[in-house]
Amino acid sequence: MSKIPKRTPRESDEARAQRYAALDAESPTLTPAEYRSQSRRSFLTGAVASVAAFAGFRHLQGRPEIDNIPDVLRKGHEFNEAVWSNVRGSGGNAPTFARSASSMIRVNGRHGIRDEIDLDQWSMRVEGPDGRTLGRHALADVTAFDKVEMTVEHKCIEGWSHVVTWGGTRFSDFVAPYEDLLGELPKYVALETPDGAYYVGMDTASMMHQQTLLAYELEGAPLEQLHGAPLRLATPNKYGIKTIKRIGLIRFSDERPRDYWGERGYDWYAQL
Ligand SMILES: Nc1nc2c(c(=O)[nH]1)N[C@H]1C(S)=C(S)[C@@H](COP(=O)(O)O)O[C@H]1N2
Ligand SMILES: [Mo]
Repeated sequence: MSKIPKRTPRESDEARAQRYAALDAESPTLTPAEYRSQSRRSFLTGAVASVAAFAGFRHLQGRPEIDNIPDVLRKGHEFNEAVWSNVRGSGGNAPTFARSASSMIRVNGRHGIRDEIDLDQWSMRVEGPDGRTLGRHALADVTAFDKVEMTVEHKCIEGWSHVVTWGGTRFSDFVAPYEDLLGELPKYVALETPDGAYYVGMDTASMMHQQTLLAYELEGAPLEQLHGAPLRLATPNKYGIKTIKRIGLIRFSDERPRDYWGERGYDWYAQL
């Protein structure tokens, strides 16, 4: 791949902050507390839970197992997505390894994370397809869910791979309240670093895979800055280019989002 990367015009930090403030002002934003109460509504089947709510819960939790037909096929997603769904999206997982087989991974790729950030100041914004802010989250909103640990192979398009252990929250757990909010999630999810310098486009089906984590731990310890602190994506079903470090924005999108390496000649899906 010998393409010269195009320079993307970049918004100044100030302009971006102003744009976000304007978006926040015009749209209702879930506070972390509101978000957590939504999460509880979605995930706890208390005494008052109706049969319908319980069915909804089962639907969210058991999607891959119930009948082994992934939603993406039922809902008539595009051929491309259906093809890889047959490989892994239908509940099939990428191989996992013994915890003892994993070790610390090298730092690779620093787009959007060159400067250290104040982790206490970090927050992650969630945006709807219309560009409005739906929620803003502290790390505690993510760690509130069950922690999943997985020891999997991380494969880089540069040709190396490394067995590594991630700890984090299933993206599917985290977005359940947004699924309720939006009715059905749009087909795509865009993820960006806080400065917008690195950005990844994902199909929603891949995001909902049980091995797709919002990861906050690597090898049993909180992520270091150059590995994407405080929160990054981890999935063994895609090449490493998709595992964006330091997520600042998650946007649901009806259109296929732009993708840093996709724009530079790599396959947009980068499916393994
Ligand atoms: N923000 C950001 N995330 C990124 C990259 C990057 O340059 N910037 N590089 C990607 C690539 S190519 C790989 S292989 C992995 C490497 O993750 P690591 O540094 O934790 O090993 O991060 C991915 N996520
Ligand atoms: Mo990579």
